[in-house]
Amino acid sequence: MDRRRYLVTAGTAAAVSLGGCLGLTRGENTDFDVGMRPTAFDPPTITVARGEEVVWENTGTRDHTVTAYEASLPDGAEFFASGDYEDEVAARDAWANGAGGALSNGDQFAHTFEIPGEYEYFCIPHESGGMMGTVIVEDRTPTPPE
Ligand SMILES: [Cu+2]
Repeated sequence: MDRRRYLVTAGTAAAVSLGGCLGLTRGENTDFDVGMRPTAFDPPTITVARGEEVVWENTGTRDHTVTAYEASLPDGAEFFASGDYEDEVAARDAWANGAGGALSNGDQFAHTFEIPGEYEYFCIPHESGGMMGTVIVEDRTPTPPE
């Protein structure tokens, strides 16, 4: 096995399983929090506690991105985008130049939200189709799993 590829895969698995320990409110599929339909995030709004991780998964067949609206970020909050670009302009440029940041079917993206507030985000190729979502981060400690 190619050692580098193995490490990348192992790192992804660790990040995803960590999310499972934080007691997020999840649907029937316990592997992610927000899925993606052809032009919509599902659910479009998710509420978590400060310090919780949100995991997105492309549950559809089209490529999508998860890209924060930089102007919407609460003061001091970290920008987030699939592809880990440093800001919204970089993420849009990367998409325009070779679909950078694309999540294909089954791909996941995760971000941990440390600052309370409302975070608006979107999918670059389907922004004009209204593919947007909101993460609401409440200033409370995570609820333990039942
Ligand atoms: Cu999309």
